[in-house]
Amino acid sequence: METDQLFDQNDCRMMSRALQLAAKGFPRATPNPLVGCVLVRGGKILSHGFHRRFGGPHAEIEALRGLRSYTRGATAYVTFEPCSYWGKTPPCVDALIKAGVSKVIAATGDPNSRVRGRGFSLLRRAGIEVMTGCLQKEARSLNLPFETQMSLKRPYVILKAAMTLDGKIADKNGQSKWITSDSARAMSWKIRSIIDAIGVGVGTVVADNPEFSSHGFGRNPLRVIFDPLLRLPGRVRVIQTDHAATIIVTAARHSPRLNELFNKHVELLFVGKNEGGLNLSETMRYLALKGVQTLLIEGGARTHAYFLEQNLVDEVLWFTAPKLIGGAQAKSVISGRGLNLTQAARLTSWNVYRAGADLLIHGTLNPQGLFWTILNKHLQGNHQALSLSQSHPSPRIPQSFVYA
Ligand code: AOF
Ligand code: ZN
Repeated sequence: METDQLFDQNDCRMMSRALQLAAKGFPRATPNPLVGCVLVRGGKILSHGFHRRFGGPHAEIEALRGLRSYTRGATAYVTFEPCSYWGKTPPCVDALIKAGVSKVIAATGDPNSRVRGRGFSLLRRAGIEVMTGCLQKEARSLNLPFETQMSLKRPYVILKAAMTLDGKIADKNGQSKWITSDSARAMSWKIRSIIDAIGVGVGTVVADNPEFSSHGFGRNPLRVIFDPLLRLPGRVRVIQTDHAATIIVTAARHSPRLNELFNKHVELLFVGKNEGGLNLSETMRYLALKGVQTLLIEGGARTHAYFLEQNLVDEVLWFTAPKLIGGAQAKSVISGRGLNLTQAARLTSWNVYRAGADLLIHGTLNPQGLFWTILNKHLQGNHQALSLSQSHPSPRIPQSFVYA
């Protein structure tokens, strides 16, 4: 992909508009990518559109709708490579060619193997000038989960933790329920409603017996329980409730408990073991194939460690209660073997918010960028989270590129 072409201020302005529109598709357009399109002729915006909902018309089609021959000689600013194949909808490449646009400026390519460059070459073959790479970083950050699923064949992983200021997730008696405030809890429920799956270790299920629902904030995520030895009791809420499907990931292929669980509404996924526990790469590949683009890991300490040690964390949501409890026996937020300081997983960028009485640190370990631009908007929507500080504001984001 060419990224070094020079785009003028006007191009960046039009692409910013297209990116703002694309973001409006979240979360209804997922698991399709978020895409926006602005059609321009003679320096004026003729129309615009975005991919509104999964299965619905693509951004280009929304923008072209009703314009008839007005589009001849226009420039289409698209945040994503136009598609070149029949999916649920016809190819956008054909629609752009038919509309007679003379130029397509795209932010980024489509990592979907059914497109991956074909969209651009078909447009060029039809005599349309194509330029790519305008605000590419911003465009990619919008679709990190889509890109991760398509290119790495795994879900985008967000690690969520709720701890005290001294890093504890339970007190010395094992009590873990009321670490953070109501408003931090409500925020996590809201996040559950916009991700595809929630992943937890069996220890957390046994200790807290949660349902892992979004508590009425929206859809309920698929529940994925990591249970190497298959010790999950049949009476827990994740098994007794059916507001979302449940997958139990285990290595216990010959457990006597299999029969008992086969009768429940759960799916069993058998994977191999490695020294860190369950083979997470097999699990991740399976979830990506199943269509899971975003996976929220919600504990416990050992599950956090598996993901961290296997380099599978893209983003973190760290709720921190301003409390100190201490205790050598009180559980800390990440267990496992631990990393050396020199190998520490570093947040490449982060923001700090106030979440009721608690702090929320939201950051990324993914060098590709920040899916959080989208997530932030949702976090702030209901809770007036207060942005306190920011690590590295991206210098390339133009002033107009604000998801407000
Ligand atoms: C575009 N414009 O707005 C989007 C594109 O099943 P379908 O027909 O909706 O196709 C989904 C695929 O189309 C998706 O996986 C991605 O490759 C591309 N998305 N392409 O030209 C859009 N949303
Ligand atoms: Zn399309």
